Amino acid sequence: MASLVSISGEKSSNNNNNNTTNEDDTSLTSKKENFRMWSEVDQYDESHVINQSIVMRSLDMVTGRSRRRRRHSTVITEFENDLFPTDMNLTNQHVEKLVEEIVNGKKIDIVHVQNLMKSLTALLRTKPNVTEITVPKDGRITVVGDTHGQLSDLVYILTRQGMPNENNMYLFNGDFVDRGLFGTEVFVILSALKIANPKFVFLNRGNHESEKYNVIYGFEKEVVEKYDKKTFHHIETCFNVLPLCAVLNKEVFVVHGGLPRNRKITLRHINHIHRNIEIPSKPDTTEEQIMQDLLWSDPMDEYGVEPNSRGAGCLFGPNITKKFLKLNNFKTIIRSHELVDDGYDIKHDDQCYTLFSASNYCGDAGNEGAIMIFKGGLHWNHHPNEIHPYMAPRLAIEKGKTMAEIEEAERQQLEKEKNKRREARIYKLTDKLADYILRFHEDLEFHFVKANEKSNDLITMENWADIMSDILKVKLPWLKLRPYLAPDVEILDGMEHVNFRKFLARYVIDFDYDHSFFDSILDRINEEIHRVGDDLKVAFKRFDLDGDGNISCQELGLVLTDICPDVHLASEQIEQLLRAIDADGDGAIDFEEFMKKFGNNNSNAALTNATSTTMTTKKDNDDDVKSSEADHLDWKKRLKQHLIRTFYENRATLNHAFQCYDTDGSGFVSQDEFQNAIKALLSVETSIKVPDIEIQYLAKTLIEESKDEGGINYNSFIERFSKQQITS
Ligand SMILES: [Mn+2]
Repeated sequence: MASLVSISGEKSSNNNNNNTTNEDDTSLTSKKENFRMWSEVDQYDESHVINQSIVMRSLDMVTGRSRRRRRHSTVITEFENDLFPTDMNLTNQHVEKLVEEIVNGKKIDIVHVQNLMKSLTALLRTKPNVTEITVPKDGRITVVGDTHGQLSDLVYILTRQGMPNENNMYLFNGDFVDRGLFGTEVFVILSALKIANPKFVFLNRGNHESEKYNVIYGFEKEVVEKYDKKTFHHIETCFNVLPLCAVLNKEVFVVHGGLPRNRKITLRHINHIHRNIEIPSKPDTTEEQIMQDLLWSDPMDEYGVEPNSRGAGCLFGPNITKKFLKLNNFKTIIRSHELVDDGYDIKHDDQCYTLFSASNYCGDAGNEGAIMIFKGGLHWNHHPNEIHPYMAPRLAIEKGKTMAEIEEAERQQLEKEKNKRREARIYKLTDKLADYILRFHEDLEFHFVKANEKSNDLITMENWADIMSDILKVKLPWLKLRPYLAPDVEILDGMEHVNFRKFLARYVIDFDYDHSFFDSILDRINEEIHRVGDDLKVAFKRFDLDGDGNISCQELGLVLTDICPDVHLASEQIEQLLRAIDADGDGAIDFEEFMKKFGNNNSNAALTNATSTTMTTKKDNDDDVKSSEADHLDWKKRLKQHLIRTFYENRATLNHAFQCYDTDGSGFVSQDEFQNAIKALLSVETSIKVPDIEIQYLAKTLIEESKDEGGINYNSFIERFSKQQITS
């Protein structure tokens, strides 16, 4: 085993490297700031994912997607391969061989993977929710935090600490998969370890050991690419029976996330939970809430309990920790779940430890991983006996080089490229932020317009930063991020300004299809104005239902429903339309604005000029026509972007919706199924609005495109939504 990875000396980064760069802690590339932004965005991300998983669950119910209760199948024994014995009676030698094969880039046979899952499921399903572990006097237990598919960290830990035995126990504290590229291998190794050492190796469930989450976060894709869907289901079945937490020598409580929001929870309550389910994203019962909290919560410095910005679990204060420890007669809590820069972190008067074991998380977070060691023969006195931070050397299969080269490259990278890496992280961060900007595109525009008193599209840096922070609701150093997100600066009165139109125009989703549907809406509005009469004042009254001199959003919506009953515009779309006309941004259209949009100084024909589609009349003023056409195009473009962004943002749930109808898993659905899938999605996700006519139009376009294939390829449909960050 020791030959797999040679262990370089412990790295204590803070002492060694400070002389190279004298960093200002608040600069954007400083380790601290960079790191803080990263975790902030990470948490923000998760709340979006939680919402999507709730929608997926509702979709399953609406579409009646069969809840195929996967029966517990037996281990396959008839195959030729000598990696494991046919009775799955594993020893550490088998596990070492397995690790060696994986590290050498060999693919583990699908039969082995499935057998491991079946055996582990059988082994775990009868175990209680709380694992009580006794560390022997002469022994120790190594506690490992999140590994997230980072094979290098797991191999490093095993090499360093040695194979498990009665005096060398392990507790892996959840989040084995997602993010990293080797979730399958990590969990396969952990499974084999557990099966070979049922009494010395323990696994706690993490919030990532849950199907819907894996669908969104990439583990499903990984397993299907490496094996198949069936194998994925075997793994998920196994995830569902993983224990929820563990207690070391009746003193130390180890759980992936944190404590329940309810204050009087004891181990008896926890053991009472029916855990063989996906982790509830929307708990229906107290039991489910406790289960979610255990796997999702985070500690906070303030007292009490608060909602968690992750969208699941809670934030619990030092008093909650004290109370829980006292009630259950424990001394310390060890939890993971949170990326911490040094691999570990201590809170709540040294009674709540965070432990994170994925070093250089996602290949660019720059953090150390850590493990904690508790020795049975020593007093713990609230503390682990040892904490080891490390930066695991990357494995050859992760880099395609020899181990010596990898270590050398790693060392050089750590020394020389620290700042460069952080810079790279900022770019990765801005790519994520681009998603958020897209998500709140209209809100941002609305507030920029509102803040722009001079209507010159320019706002001050401070204004820009305030609005970004208010609307996106992420605490980030927006002023410092500005050069990355909105690099073009315009000077006005000697001050730097952001042109918000140019800024927003940088963030678009590319999707190629003809949007003639909106032409038809414009035609109808135009026809209606024309039908009512040549006098614009009369036309205005047609829209100003209560006669107060302003067309409100509601009025506009009502009239549109009246004149285009088959269209069902979403309120966002009506709002957009209103904003396109509402020049002063006060939220309503007055007559002047109405005139400006639909009329010109002297001509009745102006009405038709304003929307230049089918109503052709003489074009007596070229300039006016041009600017009106530009307005119209702009409006159309914006509505189209709104729709495309909506699809883009919900692409994971959209894909799930199609899958509900794609019963044979071919990746194709019929035109009807396509429409039904989108409608099902709309029925459970109320924030997505697409008019019926638009769905029909889309389905028709797509079926014509893929005529030969006998259906709509929804995968390629979804892939067509691609993010474009336009850099001028
Ligand atoms: Mn987690």
